[in-house]
Amino acid sequence: MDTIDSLTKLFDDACVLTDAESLQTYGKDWTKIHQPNPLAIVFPKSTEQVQALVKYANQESLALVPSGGRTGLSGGAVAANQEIVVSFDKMNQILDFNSLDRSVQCQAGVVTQQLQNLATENNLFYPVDFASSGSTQIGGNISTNAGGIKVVGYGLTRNWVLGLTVVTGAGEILKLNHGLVKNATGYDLRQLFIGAEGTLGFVTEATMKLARAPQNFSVMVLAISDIPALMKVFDAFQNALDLSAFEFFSELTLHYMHTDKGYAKPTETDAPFYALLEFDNDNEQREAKALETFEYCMEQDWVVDGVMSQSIEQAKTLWKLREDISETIAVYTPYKNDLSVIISKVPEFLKKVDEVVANNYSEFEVLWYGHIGDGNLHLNILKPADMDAAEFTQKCSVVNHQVFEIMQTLEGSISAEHGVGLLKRDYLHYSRSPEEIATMKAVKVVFDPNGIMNPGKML
Ligand code: S2G
Ligand code: ZN
Repeated sequence: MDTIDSLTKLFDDACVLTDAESLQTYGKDWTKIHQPNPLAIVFPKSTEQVQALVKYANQESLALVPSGGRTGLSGGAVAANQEIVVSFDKMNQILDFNSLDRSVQCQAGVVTQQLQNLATENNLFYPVDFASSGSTQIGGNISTNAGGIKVVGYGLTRNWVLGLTVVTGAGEILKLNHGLVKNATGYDLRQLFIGAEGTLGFVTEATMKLARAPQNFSVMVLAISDIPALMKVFDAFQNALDLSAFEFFSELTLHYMHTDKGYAKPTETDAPFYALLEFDNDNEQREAKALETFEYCMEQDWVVDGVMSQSIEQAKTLWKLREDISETIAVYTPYKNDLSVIISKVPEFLKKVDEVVANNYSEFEVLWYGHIGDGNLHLNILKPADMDAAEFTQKCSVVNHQVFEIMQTLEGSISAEHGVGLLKRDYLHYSRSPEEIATMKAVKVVFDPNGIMNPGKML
């Protein structure tokens, strides 16, 4: 029996797609570099169906690629070599909510915003947030340990996973941690699957933790003279308030938001860099503290101008300056790097990388923005309209090695939050030692002995 016939036995035929449009749609993520070429797309409805598929794939040596919202930026969900794409679109149910545990049991295909909305309805808060939360799925967020814009205040996805049900690449169903807050009974295997990019098995269900909802919050946008000043401003504000976010963007980035989106500039005075910070503002003391800190930073000439939201609406408007950057500049097919160093090394890192970029890309426009409060900066080089995409990618990748050598000397990460996937796989050694890479490969063999899980990704 051929593979497609076998798959339609495992799944009712509405859950096996092989038409050209579906193969194109489900065989890619947000990277536009690899030509999608999957064998078929399947839509499991249960953990047991996923297990049956994995057992079959092991027998037939078929490669399986997990697929969630397909918003990845490193090619982690690309199927370019006749793999079977396993989409969780039909495993999108919220199974349980418990207000005392502050926990939600989700199937992997639950959209992040679905979880955020359920939390809000119960006056709680799911704090991992990013611009694509309307299309990303919890399974994908877990598999990439998604970060986003609130890491300063709430950490990454990893901090909010109370339990996982996984199907390993060997076809075993593991129910990990059962939602327990404490569980000192050996290796916490859940942590291996968080950030594994689907290379160890499938996440089919997750128990996610919720936070107390912030009663009120304010946003400030500060015009800043230079990066060393920006880090001093971060330190002043993190010591004065409970920050939930501390983001930044460069003047050129703001220029695009102003000219392409028509967003109003946040301050009268222009400056080379802007900080966007958010803090819980549920009493007058906090507001007074924020203004006092702002005045102090102005006196130190670190800040040249600034604005503070006076309403939730205004806070959301200010956030759009940061949250809408990625979508706004997508039209320029930017070459992206997602880099991180420990926070105190940001000025040195940015100075060194900026020099390399300026020397090599004098003809390109370079945008800097990101989660500077986490030490995570996004470097985006815009493709000149008249330049061929392949030539542009080739020119940009030449500089990768120089940038990543700087990261290596600073013990930074060549991929802070977007994952390794296909795009960063060949640079992994700049951030992971040979011994670490060998150990990761040994761990993969334990969970995926026949190498059917997302082959070619990460390792
Ligand atoms: C961000 C979104 C993806 C990108 O805006 O923080 O992680 O780099 C990014 O455009
Ligand atoms: Zn980001």
